[in-house]
Amino acid sequence: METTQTAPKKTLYSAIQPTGSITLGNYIGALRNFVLLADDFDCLFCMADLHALTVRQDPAALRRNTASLAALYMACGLDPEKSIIYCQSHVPEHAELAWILNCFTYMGELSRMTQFKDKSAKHADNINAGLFAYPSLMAADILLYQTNLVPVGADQKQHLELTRDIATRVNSLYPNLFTVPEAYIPKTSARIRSLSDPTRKMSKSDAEDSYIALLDAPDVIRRKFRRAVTDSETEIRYDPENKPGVSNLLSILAAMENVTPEEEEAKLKGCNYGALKEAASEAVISTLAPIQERYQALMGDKEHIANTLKSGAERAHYLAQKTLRKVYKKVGLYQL
Ligand code: AQP
Repeated sequence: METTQTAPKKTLYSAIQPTGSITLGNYIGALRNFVLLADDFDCLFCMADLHALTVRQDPAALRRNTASLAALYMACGLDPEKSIIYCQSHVPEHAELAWILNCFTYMGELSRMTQFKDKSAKHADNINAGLFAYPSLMAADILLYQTNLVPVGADQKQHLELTRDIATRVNSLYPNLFTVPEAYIPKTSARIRSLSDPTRKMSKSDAEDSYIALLDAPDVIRRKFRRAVTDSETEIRYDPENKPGVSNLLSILAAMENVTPEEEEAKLKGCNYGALKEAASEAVISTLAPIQERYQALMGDKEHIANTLKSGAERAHYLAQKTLRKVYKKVGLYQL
């Protein structure tokens, strides 16, 4: 009898820091794509709590946010039976591989990273070595699982390129040690901008009115969109360079309706900015409503969240230690 063999699935890895309120930017740039891609890959979705420590955190809030992000992952449609959902600090191999990769990453490379420059400016009183070495921990996250694809927003492109450079550098000394990953960055809406300053990206550590949180109530969402900064013209046109505020609203609306911003522009031809803001509000509210409902139900069962993270950590650890053992051996660490 003829047997049909299916090729093994490729590996997909991504992470979000469990800090603050997860925003619509995190959702459109990353989370939504996790769900779209999950069936076609062997997936790992991580809560990057070690990365979160690169800026000061309130310990209780960090713990709460970690459980909350796990619930959000599931509420958005990730299935812990299929995908590995886990917390970075539960798998010690992340920190261990990061140390090795630090020894293959140059100071010059790290100091060129835009995120390091931005966050150093934002937290001038705490420019710590962890913030500087953030990209080598991120490289470790990804390379530990021999990842093929990493869905991220456009702001992470530079870190992904550095990960590829590090993997290629290590592979040139120790052939085939790491899979060199590809970034998956959505073609449109990959950089959602702040509602109060559309020249900057929407960020969960900025002022509350600048972002839509996935858990915002409908009236809060309407209020934030009503206050969103646009420009002094009246024409709805997709032109990110010259009309960042209006283009951002078009990008958000387009992402919610799975069309391009240009198509939204055509649909809203002749309308005023008020109509654009209302359309964006209503589209976001109806996308988030079922997610928020599932989230509330999941948060009511803390034991389920803990069990999910425990099983996720065990599955991730099994894969991670295979790579780490190989790396230790190749670089010459004495094996017992
Ligand atoms: N504005 C955005 N547009 C598109 N994608 C975005 N992402 C973040 N902001 C946007 C993507 O979300 C994923 C997780 O991000 P993160 O939690 O690791 O941290 P971040 O990139 O530093 O996001 P924030 O919101 O700015 O967090 P804080 O303020 O805590 O530093 C990534 O894939 C990112 O590309």
